[in-house]
Amino acid sequence: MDEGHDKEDRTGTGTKSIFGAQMRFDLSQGFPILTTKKVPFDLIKSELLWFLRGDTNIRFLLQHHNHIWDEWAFANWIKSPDYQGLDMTNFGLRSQNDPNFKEEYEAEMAKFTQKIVEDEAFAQKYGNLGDVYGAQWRHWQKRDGGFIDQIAQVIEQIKTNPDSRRLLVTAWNPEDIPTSALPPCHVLFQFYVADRKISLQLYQRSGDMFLGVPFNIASYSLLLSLIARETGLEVGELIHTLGDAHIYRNHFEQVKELLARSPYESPTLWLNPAKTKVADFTMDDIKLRSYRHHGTIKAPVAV
Ligand code: DHF
Ligand code: TMP
Repeated sequence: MDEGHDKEDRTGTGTKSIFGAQMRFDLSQGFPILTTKKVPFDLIKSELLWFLRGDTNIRFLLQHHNHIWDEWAFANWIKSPDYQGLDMTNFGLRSQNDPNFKEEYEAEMAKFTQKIVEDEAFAQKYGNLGDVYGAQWRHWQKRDGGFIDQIAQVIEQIKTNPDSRRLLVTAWNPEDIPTSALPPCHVLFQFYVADRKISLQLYQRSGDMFLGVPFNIASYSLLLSLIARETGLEVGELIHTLGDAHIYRNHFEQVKELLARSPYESPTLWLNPAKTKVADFTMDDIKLRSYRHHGTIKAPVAV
């Protein structure tokens, strides 16, 4: 907020932004999740399990009461010929400025998500976000037919060739960008193994510092912990590298409130000791121990 450039952005909200920033977290010192506000870890778990299933349909998220991707499926729905409701053009900004519209929008959104849960055919058609993370991680489409499972391949390489400098997973597939609901923000990650410890560096092209980034830090820390479990290594560091790191103008007050709070000690991560494979973990196999935090701070998400 002090040093960033004033920048307009795609959503029309406007930001303060810097280019190039890096944070490092030593996971042996506790699990990196903000304590200065409540970060809903259940949503992070179900989102990561959704990616790892190779799923790109919000139906699974809704079945887990996770609404963090609703707006991007809804944006496709209201543009479709099947949508006959009120005009929802530009719903993100309008619902912030117009209380009447906000009510109409919330009613339309509730109908939409209910239909996704209840009607499988509808969900097939309108719950899908396109080739987002799950698709690129687990079934990257090859040009000569067939798929690449990047997660399975990288786990195999970590086990058999831990000194490799090619332990990468990429979500950025230029061919799919035009049909994706939101081009990937966390674009690429790389593993590094030394002294029996595994580290992960993430490159995130665009980071919403108040809303998305606290999720991303916890999510990749969890992913690293799961991969460490399957490969029999200790957890090392999460290195989080950001391209455009921004604070939306309508988050400034929330950020000030957050910064005025004193952090608590970090929680620790509990993973069910009976599970050894990433693919076998379910919601109940993953828990935070001693997560003490300050209260929720609400902030509008820019669509
Ligand atoms: N767009 C923008 N502008 N910022 C994002 O962070 C973002 N993140 C996306 C998709 N598009 C995005 C996916 N991840 C929330 C957190 C992460 C996320 C999307 C949304 C969010 O709204 N978090 C709220 C709690 C939400 C809830 O409880 O349902 C928070 O206070 O952390
Ligand atoms: P953009 O595609 O114009 O960069 O907009 C994406 C916005 O979403 C941007 O504010 C970054 C934010 N974002 C995160 O911070 N983390 C995420 O995981 C996702 C999906 C989005």
